[in-house]
Amino acid sequence: MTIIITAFERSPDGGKGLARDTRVRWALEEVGQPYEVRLVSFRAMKEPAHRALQPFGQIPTYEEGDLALFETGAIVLHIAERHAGLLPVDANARARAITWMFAAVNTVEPPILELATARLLEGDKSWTKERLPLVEERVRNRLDQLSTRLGDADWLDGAFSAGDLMMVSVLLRLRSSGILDEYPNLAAYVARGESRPAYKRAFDAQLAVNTGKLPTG
Ligand code: GTB
Repeated sequence: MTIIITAFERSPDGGKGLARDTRVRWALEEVGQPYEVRLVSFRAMKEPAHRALQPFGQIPTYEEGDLALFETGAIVLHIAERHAGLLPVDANARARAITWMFAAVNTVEPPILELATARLLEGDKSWTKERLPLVEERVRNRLDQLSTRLGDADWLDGAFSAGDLMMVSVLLRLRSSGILDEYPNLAAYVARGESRPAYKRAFDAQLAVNTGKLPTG
C-alpha cells in the first residue's frame, strides 16, 4: 500500500528540516518504507479537502489505503508499531519508548514552541524583551532535567527508538537559539540523531523540495 504524506510546498525555514514532515520522513526511512509526498500550499492547507485529513489545517498528514492520520506523534507511533526498527520487542521497554515519545511532544516541545513563537511572531511586541528571559528559563528548566536523565548515555533508554526520534526532532528546533549548546550531552545527542543515515535521507529529501536540489549519494 502506498504511503503518502503531505509537506509544505515551500517551508518557511527554507529546508532546515524543522517542519514536522521531517520527523515522519525520518521514521519511514528508519523502517525502510518508501513513501510519496504531496506538497501543499498554505492556501490549500486551509481548504476543506486538506481539513478532512487534518482538521487544524496543518501538515504533515499520512495516508495509507483507507487510513488517514494526522499529528506527528500518532503518525510516528503508527509507523513504529507496524514496522520493525523503532520500538523494542520487550513489552516494558516498548512502553518506556512510547513514554519518551509523549514526553517529547507533551513536556519538552511546549516550552520550545513558546520560545519560537516569542522570537518569531512576537519579537516586535513591547513586552517581548521582558518576557523572553522567562520563556528561555522554562526551556532551560526542561533541558536541565532532560540532560540529567540522559547523562552520558547515547539514547534515552537503551537502543535508539521512536522516543529518541521524537525527542531529537523536538530539540532540533532549539539549535538557532544557542541554548542547546549550553548542554553538551544534549547537543551531542542531537548530533547523534542527525548523523543516522535515515535522518540524512529524510533531511535531504525535504531539502530537495525546498531548494529544488536533488538529493546526492
Ligand atoms: N501537533 C501537530 C503535529 O505534530 O503534527 C503540529 C503540526 C504543525 O504545527 N504543522 C505546521 C503547520 O502546518 C508545520 S510544522 N503550520 C501551518 C499552519 O498552522 O498554518 C511547524 C513548523 C513550521 C515552520 C517552521 N520553520 O519555519 O522553521 C518550523 C516548524
